[in-house]
Amino acid sequence: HAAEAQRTDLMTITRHVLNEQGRHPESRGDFTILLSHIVLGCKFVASAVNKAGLAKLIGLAGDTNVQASNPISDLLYSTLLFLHTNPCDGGWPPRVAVQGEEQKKLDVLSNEVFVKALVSSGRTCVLVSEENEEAIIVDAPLRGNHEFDKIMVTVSSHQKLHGYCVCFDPLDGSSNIDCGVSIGTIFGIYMIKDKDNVTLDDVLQPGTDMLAAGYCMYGSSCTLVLSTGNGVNGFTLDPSLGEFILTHPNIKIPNIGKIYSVNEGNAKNWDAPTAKFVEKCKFPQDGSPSKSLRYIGSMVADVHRTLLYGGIFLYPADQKSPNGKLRYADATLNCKGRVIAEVRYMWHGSVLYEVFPMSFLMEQAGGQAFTGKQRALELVPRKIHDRSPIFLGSYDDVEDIKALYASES
Ligand code: AHM
Ligand code: MG
Repeated sequence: HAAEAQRTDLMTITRHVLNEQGRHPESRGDFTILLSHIVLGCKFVASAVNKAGLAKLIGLAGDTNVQASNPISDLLYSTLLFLHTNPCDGGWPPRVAVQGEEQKKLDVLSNEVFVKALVSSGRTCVLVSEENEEAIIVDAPLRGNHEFDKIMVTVSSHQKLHGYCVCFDPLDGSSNIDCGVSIGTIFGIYMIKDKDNVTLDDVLQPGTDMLAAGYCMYGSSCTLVLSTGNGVNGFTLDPSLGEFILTHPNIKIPNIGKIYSVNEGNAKNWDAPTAKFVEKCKFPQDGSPSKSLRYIGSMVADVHRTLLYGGIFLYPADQKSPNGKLRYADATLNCKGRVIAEVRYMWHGSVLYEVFPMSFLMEQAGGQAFTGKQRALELVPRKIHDRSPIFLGSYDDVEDIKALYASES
């Protein structure tokens, strides 16, 4: 029965989104095109992350090489060939310098790939990335005026192409790269009201206005979880096909979970409701079993586990940082004498590219997301890098923390 075990009818992510689109006769595939460019970005990062350990041996490709077909594997191949014929006696790992290139951080590289992929979709108007201090307002000619689009527009000139805004963290949890622990990309998508008149206000919208959200986890397998507002579906990358295949249809989070997930090292700065909640997880007074603690320190991986197994993920406020984790970027990053990233201060729990997408997915899966004060999706960010504490996960677990905050006030 081997032939039966082999599935032959594969639901790829594109096929799935096209099917969903069929429910909206007015749609013309703009979202599918946008999504296919996001998927391309995820595949690139998946492949770069897989090679990150190896690329360390040879340095990551620099600015000019990003355009080349596959500089990392070309270099790797020649290195391995070289080592095969000339066994390395200078110690392991061998040092092979990439001539003239600065080593480029994986998160910077991932950001460039996503920005380029999104702009070239011809469907984006505003991009907000964790890696860019300012929002990117896409040049008007790139907002859907490709040659192909011109033909389409002539055919149905009364229809305007849809424009989107994408908020994303290209590579979240990057402190986990060097030890090979799961990391991820997070994205949230809004529809632009007027493509010819794009402003920052197009992104400073409550999360309830979000059209779609998702994340891609680069872990033991590469999984993309997506919601277009009609439930949540998970797709796993089949590396031999280069396609994301539907493996987790209609994900529903259990109503209550056995796991809590928080950085307990910050406990001395927690507020009273958070401290009480965690105490209750460890020493329940109502006869229920105590919960297990799991904390990876990669939001995508912690949220993914929460979504599948149930439980709660907390990034609470603390007295030192009332709006969540204080994040320091380490230094100025130079590439060929050009500054490509600068030192800056940021906070964790960014509303646009962490809190909103994850809260949207949680609610779509039947869970909840709460800030300590309100439903997370009802926040209205005032600045693109605004941040917030976040509690999200199983419906009943979030009810518990909500009750503790309510009894505080
Ligand atoms: P990063 O943006 O520097 O990658 O940090 C974000 C990550 C999240 O993925 C994770 O939830 C959080 O930092 C963990 O923070 P901490 O190490 O303070 O627990
Ligand atoms: Mg991040």
